Amino acid sequence: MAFPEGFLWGGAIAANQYEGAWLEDGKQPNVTDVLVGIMNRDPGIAWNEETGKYELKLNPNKAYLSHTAVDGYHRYREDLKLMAGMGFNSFRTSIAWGRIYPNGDEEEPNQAGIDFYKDMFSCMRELGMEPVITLSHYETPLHLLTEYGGWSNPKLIEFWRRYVTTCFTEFKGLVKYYLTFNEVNALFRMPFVAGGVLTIDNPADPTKPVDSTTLQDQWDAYHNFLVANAQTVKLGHELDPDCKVGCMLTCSGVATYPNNCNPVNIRVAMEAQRNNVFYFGDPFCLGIVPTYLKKRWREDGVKVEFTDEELELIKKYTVDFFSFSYYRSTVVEAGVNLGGDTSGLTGIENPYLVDKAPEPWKWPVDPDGLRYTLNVLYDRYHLPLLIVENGVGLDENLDENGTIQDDFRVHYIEEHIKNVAAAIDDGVDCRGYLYWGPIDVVSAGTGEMKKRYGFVYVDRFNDGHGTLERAIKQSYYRYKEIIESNGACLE
Ligand code: BGP
Repeated sequence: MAFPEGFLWGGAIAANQYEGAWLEDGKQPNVTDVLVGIMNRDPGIAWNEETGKYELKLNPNKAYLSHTAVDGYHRYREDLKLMAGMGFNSFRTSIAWGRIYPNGDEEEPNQAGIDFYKDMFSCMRELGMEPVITLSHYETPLHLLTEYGGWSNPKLIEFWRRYVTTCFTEFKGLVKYYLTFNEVNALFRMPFVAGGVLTIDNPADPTKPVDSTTLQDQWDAYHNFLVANAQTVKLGHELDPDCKVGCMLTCSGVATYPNNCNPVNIRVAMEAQRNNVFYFGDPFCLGIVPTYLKKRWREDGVKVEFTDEELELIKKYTVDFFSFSYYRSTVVEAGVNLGGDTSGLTGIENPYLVDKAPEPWKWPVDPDGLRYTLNVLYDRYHLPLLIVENGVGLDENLDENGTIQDDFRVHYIEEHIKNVAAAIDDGVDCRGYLYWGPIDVVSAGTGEMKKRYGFVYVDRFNDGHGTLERAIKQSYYRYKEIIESNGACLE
């Protein structure tokens, strides 16, 4: 197996799905704190006629499991030891923006938040793990949406600059790899969470979901993300010359296959790649605002204009590497209505895929699609690639021996990792494989505990009960072997 020396082997989680402690040590709510599942269109906010603003209003009938999550805020030391036990040399998590700037618009940071992450990142280093840190993983402070409309407002760029300046300064020497916005190309699929956008000047239309946003607001957010991303690269390089700043996109949309060789469908597949992945990837990596967007803006009836200075900034400050999530592929043809969820794009079923994750989620499994994705991305961007999410969620319970025989997960990682090796052999510069959810966390898409990705099990259930104790699944030992042999045991 062709894994280079220093290949990053590890796992990835996110603050909002792992930490809990949603209001501890000064933190204020962020966008995921008001949702049970990010695909849902009913955030726990309501319009207040008197103030003329949205305000927090959680649904008393819902279990917001992320508020406690798996208590990572208090247990990260023991959890990181478990990760080190598999031989991880890297670990990805996110900084919850609201721990550092609770409402997002403060002048001064919250020291308790800084201290918390300093300790966590030091702990990773002590255990031999390189921290790979997402600056924003669906964690925009809620206040920035209710007060300013979120990322459609250019003011967010200023607040963001303040936040990342604090991170680059405070975590200098501790963090080398930063990712800017998790799966930001899901902006149009999930404007509230992935885009951090809320339309606040024309609200409370009872016929529409609470989180409805206009297309203009969404494209304004796109504009601001492009500028903010470039500024992050610039600030990162200035404040901590040793750090590398990458983008993070959901890339299931790269493996978008045409249903047949009808030339129209070949074009439709190409457009799906552009409209779902490259429209962010091209500016982030190539420093250009793609010309193919002009038609889309016309069709969407929106106005998107960049100043010369902004275009210069985007051109000059492209990312150092490209990181992405990959869960599945999809099939398209002319006229198909492309849906999507946290797995990526959902089009037509692919009859050639033999595996499907078990009920109830049944995401199609396409390990070859990962090799294809790596090749397409490398051909287009010629940047080091980092896989920062790939994994399978299963409904699992401990057996009488206090473990789980998760053979499907073993099969899943083996097949995907073999395809990473094949892509490297194809000539792709892939620097790491970070499995999603090495410890059970709250599912992003459904807000449940039942959907478990971990090599390590956590005793917590959908109704919120559980001891939070950790247990090792059988896949833990297999991933350890793969890492120990640098992939050679898969030959
Ligand atoms: C990605 C998100 C993650 C993660 C993963 C799995 O889209 O970046 O936060 O959770 O999907 O999705 P889910 O938890 O819905 O199974």
